[in-house]
Amino acid sequence: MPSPSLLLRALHADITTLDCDAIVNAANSSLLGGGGVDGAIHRAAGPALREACRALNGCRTGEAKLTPGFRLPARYVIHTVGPIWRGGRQDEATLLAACYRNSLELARQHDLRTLAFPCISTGVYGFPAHLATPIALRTVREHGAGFDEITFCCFSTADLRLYEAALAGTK
Ligand code: AR6
Repeated sequence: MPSPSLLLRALHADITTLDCDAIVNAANSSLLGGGGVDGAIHRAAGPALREACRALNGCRTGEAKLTPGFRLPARYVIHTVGPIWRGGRQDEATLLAACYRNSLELARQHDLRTLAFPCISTGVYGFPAHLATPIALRTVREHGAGFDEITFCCFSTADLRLYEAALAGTK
């Protein structure tokens, strides 16, 4: 069970502006950058992030890898690769939960206490946001012991509403 002090919050923000121990990147398996939140993180962190990512030799779906944050306010970036939505029968839910769980595990190994997650897989990868939100929240509640604050960083007001409802227990 999470520690009683764990604070979960939903925020409407650009994740690249958040000053926390680590922000999570919704990357692709090459880890060499892309669009969406991945592109924004690489632009804000600067070219050194791409070099650090190149040395990691990619990342499998559901797994997570760590780099410094370089020019970002966040000290570290945890890169995870969400599943591409293929209708829901290809283990997408399990793989999405693994992204959150493995990101938390990696953060814990590095003594990181404050984290921010984007809405992994719900952009280009097409995972329906109303299905992804409860998976994200449940996994973080189950595996968030020991963290001080975990932020669900929403880029749209629609996502913010989903998280606020889920956090309030009404969805
Ligand atoms: N801050 C926070 N959230 C953001 C930001 C931002 N600056 N920009 C976008 N989002 P996506 P995916 C939200 O497509 O679905 C990339 O090309 C966005 O509104 O970034 O996991 C990778 O390289 C959505 O809610 O990631 C992969 O190829 C969420 O971030 C692929 O896209 C995720 O959308 C990964 O697709």
